[in-house]
Amino acid sequence: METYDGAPEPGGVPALSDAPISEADEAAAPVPDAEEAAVVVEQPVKLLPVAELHLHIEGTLEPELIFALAERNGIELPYADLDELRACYEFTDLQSFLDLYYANMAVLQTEQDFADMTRAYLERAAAAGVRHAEIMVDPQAHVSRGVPLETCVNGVASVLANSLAEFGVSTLLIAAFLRDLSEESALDVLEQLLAMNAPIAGIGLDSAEVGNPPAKFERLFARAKEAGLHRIAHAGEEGPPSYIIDALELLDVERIDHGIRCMEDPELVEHLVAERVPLTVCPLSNVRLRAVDTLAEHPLPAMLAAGLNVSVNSDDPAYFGGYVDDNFVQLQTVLGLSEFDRVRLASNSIRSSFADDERKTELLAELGYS
Ligand code: ES4
Ligand code: ZN
Repeated sequence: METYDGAPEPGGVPALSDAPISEADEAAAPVPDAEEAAVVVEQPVKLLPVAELHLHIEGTLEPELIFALAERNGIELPYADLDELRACYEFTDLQSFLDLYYANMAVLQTEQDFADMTRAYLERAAAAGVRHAEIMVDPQAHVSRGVPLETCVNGVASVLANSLAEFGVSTLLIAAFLRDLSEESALDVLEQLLAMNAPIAGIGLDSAEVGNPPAKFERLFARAKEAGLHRIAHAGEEGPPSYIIDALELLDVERIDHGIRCMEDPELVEHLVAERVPLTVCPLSNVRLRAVDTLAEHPLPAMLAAGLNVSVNSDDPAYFGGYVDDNFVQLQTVLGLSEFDRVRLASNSIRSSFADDERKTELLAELGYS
């Protein structure tokens, strides 16, 4: 695959801008018509430098690594071989995925296990064009099965610490809390993370969405804000548009993970556009979890056309059929997403990250913005 060289191509890239990086991009990108789309499909897919903003590190556990870690730790898996495990990756909804996702975490026992998983992701992400990654980890999913908090955090963080030098990927760690557990449990783990000075940049909210609205976690997010942490939350993946509104209003989040169901509420879309609220969209995830029927029907083009601040992310790439580059390739081939739109998605990801201004400027320059 060709590497993006940052050189703007005639008509293909948004006008270069020296506007401050936090400033809004203006015009909404056009949706290509069928004729344009047909032309785009024949072009090679370029690897754009992007920020991955929606990634669960436990969702990067590839079947081969699951078997390798099981063997190393003497854990008996309920699958005879790789094929039997892979046969379980037919999901009907979010919960059917979560059941397998949590079960497979049993193989993560030692700091080395967490480190190996993280290193494998960063290596693959770098090859996908990821130049900055904000990585979620689910501490409660490990503490609840007897793995010490330090084991999980230190294992992941030890690899992140060298990621820029080793892989050219700058990173931030985000502790995500499981919304199907109690707020007390989340608060307890957050206090432990703060007490041990864990190198986290922010908190997130994930797991089973419907029936676990943002209102359940107001105190958790207030505490995180008080501690100077960034705040993000999954909302509008399977849950209704009102969860997106509540995450913004009650939890004061800076980004929404997924957010695709905002399209059911025009007033909400107008608000998200006006405020440039970042939505970290995960197209292959949405298809595999049946939030949308097919990639061809994914709302991403409509979201771009509406002027929403969307980025493309991989969510749980080992489970959903691909990393960020795979998402971009399929968006281009199936939806005929233009280079203009793909560059916009990449710049949105960089601008919406929590990286410092110097890093954002550096990555935007790689993309062709000066
Ligand atoms: C998740 Cl796709 C998704 N949604 C909600 N919670 C999650 N945890 C890991 N992947
Ligand atoms: Zn997610």
